[in-house]
Amino acid sequence: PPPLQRSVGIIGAPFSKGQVRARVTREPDVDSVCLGCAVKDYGNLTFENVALDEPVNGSKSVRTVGSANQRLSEAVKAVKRDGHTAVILGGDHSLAIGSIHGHTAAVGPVSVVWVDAHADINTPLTSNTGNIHGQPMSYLLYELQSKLPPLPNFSWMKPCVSSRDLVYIGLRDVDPAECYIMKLLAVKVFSMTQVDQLGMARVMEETCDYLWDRTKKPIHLSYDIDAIDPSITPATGTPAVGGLTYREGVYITEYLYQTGLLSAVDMVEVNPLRGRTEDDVRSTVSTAVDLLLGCFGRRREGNHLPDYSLPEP
Ligand code: EXY
Ligand code: MN
Ligand code: MN
Repeated sequence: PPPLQRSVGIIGAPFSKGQVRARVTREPDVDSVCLGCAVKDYGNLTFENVALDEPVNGSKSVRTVGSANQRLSEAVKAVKRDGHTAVILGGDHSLAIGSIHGHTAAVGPVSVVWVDAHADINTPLTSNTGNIHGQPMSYLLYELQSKLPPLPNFSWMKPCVSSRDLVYIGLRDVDPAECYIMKLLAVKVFSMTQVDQLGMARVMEETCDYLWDRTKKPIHLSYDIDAIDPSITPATGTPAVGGLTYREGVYITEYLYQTGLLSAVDMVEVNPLRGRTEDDVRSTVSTAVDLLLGCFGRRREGNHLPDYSLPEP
């Protein structure tokens, strides 16, 4: 595979109103994110807190989440139009709404690989918590459009993903209504059970076979750090035991890199305030950085620049 040749555009999206805890913010140090490829830092987006943002159908901060995602969608669209692979550093997972919307607005249909302990596919009407970070996939899918109530500050947004173009990896904490929705739409799921059964190498092969059955499309990787086992990445808001190992987590990124189709990556739910110790935070953040490096060509067998040559004596 060609080593490390693409350019990356990084957007910070320190957005946390899709859940109830304090800040889930941009943490990984941008400069460490890419070795040997050009990095353009688009800086951190700023978001307004909409006043009087009362719950809508039980969902919290709908207006704030809606306007933040509109802004993020525009930012991702701009990064893609500039020709970069987009990296979106969250922030909670509600930002996948704007991120995937902006991505498709710039490049057309995409394949979505959603790596998460959770399916995040509740509609506002099935959610038990009212947290929008548990809902983004339902906003994005064409097939669920008729199940969504109108939401304030979301009129800019149109569904843009077909359920046929979505694969989940790592699921282990899924609500009954989410389970029903995934069956109804026949969504491709590699839960932790399938990861145990098949091993990650086969999961990734089957993921790509499935997504490429029709045509190869650009890939949007939405990586929730809580997919990884909380023994490794504890600093996150909704940890779930029995997760991916560090190696399985990194393998996903290495595999998707070598497809040459990785076009945007969300890294979300890293929350330093949720770590109990400094080591908790360090381990969570450094794992997130390693996952991003895997996305951009870092290989465990080592890397060298394409024009490297041995020094002559
Ligand atoms: N399914 C639960 C809910 O809808 O609130 C939990 C969602 C957790 C979402 C985290 C980010 O992945
Ligand atoms: Mn998530
Ligand atoms: Mn999650």
